[in-house]
Amino acid sequence: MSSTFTLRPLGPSLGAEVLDLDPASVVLPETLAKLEAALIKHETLILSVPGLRPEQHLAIARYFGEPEVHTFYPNLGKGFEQITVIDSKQGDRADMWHHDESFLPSPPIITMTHAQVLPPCGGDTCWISMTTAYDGLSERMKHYLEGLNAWHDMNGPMTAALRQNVVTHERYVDVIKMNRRHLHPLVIAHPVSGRKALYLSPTYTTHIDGLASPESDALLGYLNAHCQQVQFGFRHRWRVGDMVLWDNRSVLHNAILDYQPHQRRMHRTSVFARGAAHA
Ligand SMILES: O=C(O)CCC(=O)C(=O)O
Repeated sequence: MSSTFTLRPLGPSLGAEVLDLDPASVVLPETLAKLEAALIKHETLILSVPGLRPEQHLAIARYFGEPEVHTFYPNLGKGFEQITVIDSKQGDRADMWHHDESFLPSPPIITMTHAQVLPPCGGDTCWISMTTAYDGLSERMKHYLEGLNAWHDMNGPMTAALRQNVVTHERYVDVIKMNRRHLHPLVIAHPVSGRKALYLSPTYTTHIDGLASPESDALLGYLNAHCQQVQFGFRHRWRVGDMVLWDNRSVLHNAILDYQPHQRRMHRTSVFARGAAHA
């Protein structure tokens, strides 16, 4: 079995498709090491692995880190609690720009999502390269952002989820009691590539520590608009069996909700850095 594949970049800022991959080789450590290097470089990778079994999905996840049991989405269960199910028929949705669970002290580093059921059209996911968005700032703005920290809070989005009937009231109360919020630097250095990236998410980031509210609102408004320029983004039209891996340290993402009443069902796992204090 060969661990070789070729890469086709899909966007100048981020995104690459993995071609000529033997799907059976995807769980080999030598294949995964090459995929990891490609992921760090391209930030989002598309693989075609139809028929990938849950144990193979988990084996891929375990290569990259410690698979998490997601804070609020349901999962496959029966030994596969780390495989989250995002099913539009259950009301699940993720149509907002976010870094995964950035309200945790050490958020997941990589997420991998495998398409199970797709609508006839629509249901694309978009990603933004936060490294390229950072590079696109003026030197003066980069200098100003250095040393600033922003709060990431889960409670606002959970309240929105309750209002949209995405979570039950019991689940909402349980999650709110967890009081998930954390202060993160507004600019981070990627631990492997060393590239600087903006770290803010329109969904979870509430305010910048130490600034007056109008200052914080204006700066976050500007940065959110800056990041969401089309040249920093990449959009994927899913095929059943696609697995997309993204580097949560350097991208934002948003799953477009434009396909109702059709079903869209994904299996997804995110992983923590090994040994990280994420609770
Ligand atoms: O369903 C998708 O395409 C992405 C869902 C999402 O935002 C997530 O898994 O964090």
